[in-house]
Amino acid sequence: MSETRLALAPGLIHAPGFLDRAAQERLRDALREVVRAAPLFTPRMPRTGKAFSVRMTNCGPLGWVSDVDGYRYQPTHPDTGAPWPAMPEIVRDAWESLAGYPHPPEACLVNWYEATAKMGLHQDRDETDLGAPVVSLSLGDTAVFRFGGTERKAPTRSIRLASGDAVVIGGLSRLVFHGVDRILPGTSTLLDQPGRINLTLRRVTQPG
Ligand code: MD3
Ligand code: FE
Repeated sequence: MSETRLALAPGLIHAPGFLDRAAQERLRDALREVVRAAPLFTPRMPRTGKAFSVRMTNCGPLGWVSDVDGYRYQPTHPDTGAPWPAMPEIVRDAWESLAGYPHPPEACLVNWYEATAKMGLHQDRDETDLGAPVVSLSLGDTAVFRFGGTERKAPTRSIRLASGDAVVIGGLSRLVFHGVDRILPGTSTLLDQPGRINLTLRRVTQPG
């Protein structure tokens, strides 16, 4: 468990190697159970219905979904109708040590990137509680990640996110544009196939 914390921008913290190998293996195994209960689904773009190249699932009380009707958080799986499974303890612990926020996460979005998957530049703004950070955990192959400013036209920087890395996206960076340019297959031995898992831990509602 490394304690390194790099400030990439105001409110944007990179913690390389936050999860050591043993913790990465425990999280990988816990996610196998999550996917058994809540199978990966293919999100689609609002209006056009075009499929994302990333597949997704969620754990925790709320999950993020996207289909022709739009983006939203909901308490049940879009295909099975079942409630999302509980967040693994290691996920709750990571929020506790990184978020600096006095309420637990409500949603944990699990993104599965095959070797050829990517994610276009976007903002995360479907949450009502924008005062809470988003905490990201990466497992498996390294991603080439891009982020810019709070306007789409702002210049961007590229960083690599490796297995075990955490990122905290809060404060003045909470609404920064970001995306995944590509996955570098063969850069990790954690998973039994090429690809990457990213977890994003989020508050959705205003704490009452
Ligand atoms: C935001 N996921 O699910 S999370 C998403 O790696 C999403 O799967 C990406 O964007 C993924 O909405 C990124 C982590 C992250 C890292 C750095 C950032 C988000 C960031 C820098 C600026 C803004
Ligand atoms: Fe995002």
